[in-house]
Amino acid sequence: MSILTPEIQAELAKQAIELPSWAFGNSGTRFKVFGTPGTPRDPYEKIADAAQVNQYTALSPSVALHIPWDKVDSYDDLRKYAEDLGVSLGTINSNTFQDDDYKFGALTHEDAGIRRKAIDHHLECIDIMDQTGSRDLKIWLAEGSNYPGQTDMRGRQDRLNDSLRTIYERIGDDQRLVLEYKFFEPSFYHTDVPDWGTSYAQVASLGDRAMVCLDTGHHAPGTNIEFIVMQLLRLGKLGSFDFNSRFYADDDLIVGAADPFQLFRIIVEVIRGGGYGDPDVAFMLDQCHNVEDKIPGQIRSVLNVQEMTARALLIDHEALRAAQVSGDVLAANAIFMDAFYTDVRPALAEWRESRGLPADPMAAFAASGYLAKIAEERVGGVQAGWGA
Ligand code: PSV
Ligand code: MN
Ligand code: MN
Repeated sequence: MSILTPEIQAELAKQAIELPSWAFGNSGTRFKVFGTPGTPRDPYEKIADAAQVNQYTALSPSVALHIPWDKVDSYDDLRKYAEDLGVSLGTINSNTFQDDDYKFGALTHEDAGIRRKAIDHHLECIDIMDQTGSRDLKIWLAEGSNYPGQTDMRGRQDRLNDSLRTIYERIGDDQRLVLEYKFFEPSFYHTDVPDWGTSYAQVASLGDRAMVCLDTGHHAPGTNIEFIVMQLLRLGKLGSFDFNSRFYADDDLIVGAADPFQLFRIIVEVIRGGGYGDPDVAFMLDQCHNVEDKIPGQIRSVLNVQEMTARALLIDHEALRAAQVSGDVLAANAIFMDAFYTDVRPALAEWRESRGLPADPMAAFAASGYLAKIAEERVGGVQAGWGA
């Protein structure tokens, strides 16, 4: 009898992790972008690569787009192309960080004309969402300042709220605005949306369809991220995750690579808070693969999330609760750790096979020859947008 009970298998079968189109492009640091043979040359090829991840794992049925990086002539056509490959188009990410006009801010800028330009970009993103059938508009803002006194932080917060309200007013009934926070970078003194509290305050003032996006890489070292997850779920405002892992800052490495235990703890709180399998709490990756192959990097990532989810589902909640209530600190911790230390990989491999999937998706993809094929067919792949 598998350690993955039928109930656990049913939960695992619900898992859906959205992939970022930019994970398939070349990316790097400000020092160097290393090209990978076969890198997609356009959004169609990014989607074809993303569909491979889903084909081998059945874990990633949708792909997030970034505008203008993924601008195409016909989103209808792109949507049909994706659907033919078994995936849908997901979150639309706006971009207000690569335009000279936004040097001193976009949605917060002192100049109403520049604010209008940034708002219009978001309205264009919503038009695209209408065509792609996307639900979520994700906003990450690269706005802030480098020096004390450089700017009026309070005024910026007020302008941000006005700008977000104008954008929110155009969001459809079935659509959402998710606002991501990040504690620093590219600004180093202050950031306009630095933490979950600011994001929460901004979206709470807009309405029900405005939520917080939690990117796991966007916190100071030592932050108890699962506490934030718990609190946002408690407040009904956790809209989505951008999963990745970090050793230092916003490293955008493979989720679960740096700290699998943290990923486990986060997923435990998602389950505890009723957010697991709830479409309102979207799981997404936000990663870049600078030195490793991109498609296997994404396969590894979704498998890591699946693995930590399976472990989290193993927790004996009744026993845990009893230990908590009786004040048995060590027993409670042992129950928690027992689940974390359980190796679920053989049981997951068996379960995958029972569903017609490869037991080892990494090996199956490697054996498919897809990477060699695209390396031969595609010449001159593009950068993800980073490091350009
Ligand atoms: C920049 O920090 C960032 O990584 C944010 O996390 C966004 O989600 C992503 O870029 C794409 O815009
Ligand atoms: Mn992110
Ligand atoms: Mn980031």
